[in-house]
Amino acid sequence: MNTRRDFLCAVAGAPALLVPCPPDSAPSQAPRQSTNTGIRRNGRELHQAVTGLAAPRRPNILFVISDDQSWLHAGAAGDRVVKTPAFDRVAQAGVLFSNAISNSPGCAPSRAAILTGRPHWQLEEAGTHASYFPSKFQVYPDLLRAAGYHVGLTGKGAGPCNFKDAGWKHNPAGPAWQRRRFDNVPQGISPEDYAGNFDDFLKDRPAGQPFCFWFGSHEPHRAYLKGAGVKSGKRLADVAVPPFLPDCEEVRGDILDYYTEIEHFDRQLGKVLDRLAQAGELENTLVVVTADNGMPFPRAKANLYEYGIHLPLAVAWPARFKGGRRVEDIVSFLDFAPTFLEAAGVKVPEVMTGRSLLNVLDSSRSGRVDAQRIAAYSGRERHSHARRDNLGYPCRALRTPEYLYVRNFAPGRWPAGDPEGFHDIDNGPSKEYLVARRERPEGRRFFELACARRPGEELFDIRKDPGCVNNLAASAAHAAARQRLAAEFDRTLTALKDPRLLGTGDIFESYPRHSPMRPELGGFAEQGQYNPAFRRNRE
Ligand SMILES: [Ca+2]
Repeated sequence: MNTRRDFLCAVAGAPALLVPCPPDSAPSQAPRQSTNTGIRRNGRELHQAVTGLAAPRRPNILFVISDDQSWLHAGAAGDRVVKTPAFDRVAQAGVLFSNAISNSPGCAPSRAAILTGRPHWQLEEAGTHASYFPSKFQVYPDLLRAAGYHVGLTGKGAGPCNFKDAGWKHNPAGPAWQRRRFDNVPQGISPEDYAGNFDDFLKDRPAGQPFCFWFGSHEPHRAYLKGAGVKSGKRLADVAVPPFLPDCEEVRGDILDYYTEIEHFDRQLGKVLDRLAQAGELENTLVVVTADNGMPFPRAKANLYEYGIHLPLAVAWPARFKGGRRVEDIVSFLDFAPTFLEAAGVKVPEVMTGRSLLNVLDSSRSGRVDAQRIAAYSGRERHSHARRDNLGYPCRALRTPEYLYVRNFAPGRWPAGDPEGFHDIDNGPSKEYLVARRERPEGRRFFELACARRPGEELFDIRKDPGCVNNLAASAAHAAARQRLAAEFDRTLTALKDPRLLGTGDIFESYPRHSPMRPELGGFAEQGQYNPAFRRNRE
């Protein structure tokens, strides 16, 4: 199969957008050289052969991020129910990363970490959900703009966060192109026409400039149109229910509805790829497709377990590296910003602790490529307003190829939020089912997995237990592994100046929440205000 050729040509079913493709024996079979310079030259020559135009020296950068999608839920990742031909097209033309770990299981801190290349616990207010995004933190789109890139976004950029009052002229992910909207979309789907907006962005690009574009889908974030999955022809019986959710019709239907939103996102991605192909730009565009956090279900999103932090990731840049590969190296979401900057020839600021992925991408290998990529960290502070006094649920995790080690810094708090509402779980049929059956045999175990208090340490063997339901932290058989991981965790997070390791972590409880508050939870509930009880730690 000539995967590269498939990527550069529009997908089947969209004939109006097809671009001419060279015969199979033409440049897509060109030999590759091992040095970056040589490969870039080959890419430009190939582009010239296909389009008759000289390609830009630096690549375009297209960052595509869905909202709440776990790693397993894509065709290329092995799911047979959800259909994601556009994601699969990128994975086939490039690299499918099977161990991509976000820095946080919630929208705002995850996106802030991507943009800054820094862990969310270094980002002050931006490390919590719906607070300020301080303008002192440098983001990769601004560095690329300063280097001559045309920069923009459509859909959801950084956020939810208050960036305007923090001094930004526009979203930290870039100025928005958002004029085009669909007249009719199903309930729960954003009317934003992402591909149409991308067209406008390309039309507004000054001649000869490379671009940096952020396509942030609002899907598959809740709410969903109930029954949309079954109505689209999917079968409840075909759903693979994760082991932390009850296997029942309500949950199966909820997962199918989630799938229909992934498919909407994927169709828009397909259109964007077709636009690029049509413009002759796909060859020299570094395309990254991922998500910000996992599926919006109990014990998934907003949780430091696999379904919360382990996300889909496909990366392609046909002019530069060989496709059709699956790489098992652990990728941290802090690695994206350094990758984009290195690809553009921009110096990576020392404060960005991620590592550019170009060495892995340039390798022609699959499986384990870079022996040093064996760990990623994730964490969370406050997500929704879910506890008395607007407290968060501070925890961090170390993910290795074998284990997930979690430390919960406040085990006396409720992980999904106070029992008044368990508001750290997005409302929907799966949550309703669990909470309504919390005292009944069919619901109790799953309710406790999602909502009951957790011990200070958790350890999961993710090779045997990717659902993260069997905590091995007290297991004698895993004691040596737990000790080794705990020591590594302490050493690394201390070096990365995590306030939770330095004894100043309560500062996170002081940061304002700009989204609506829930006074019924009690205590401090002033929207947009710092909590004075915790502000004393502020520098
Ligand atoms: Ca999200």
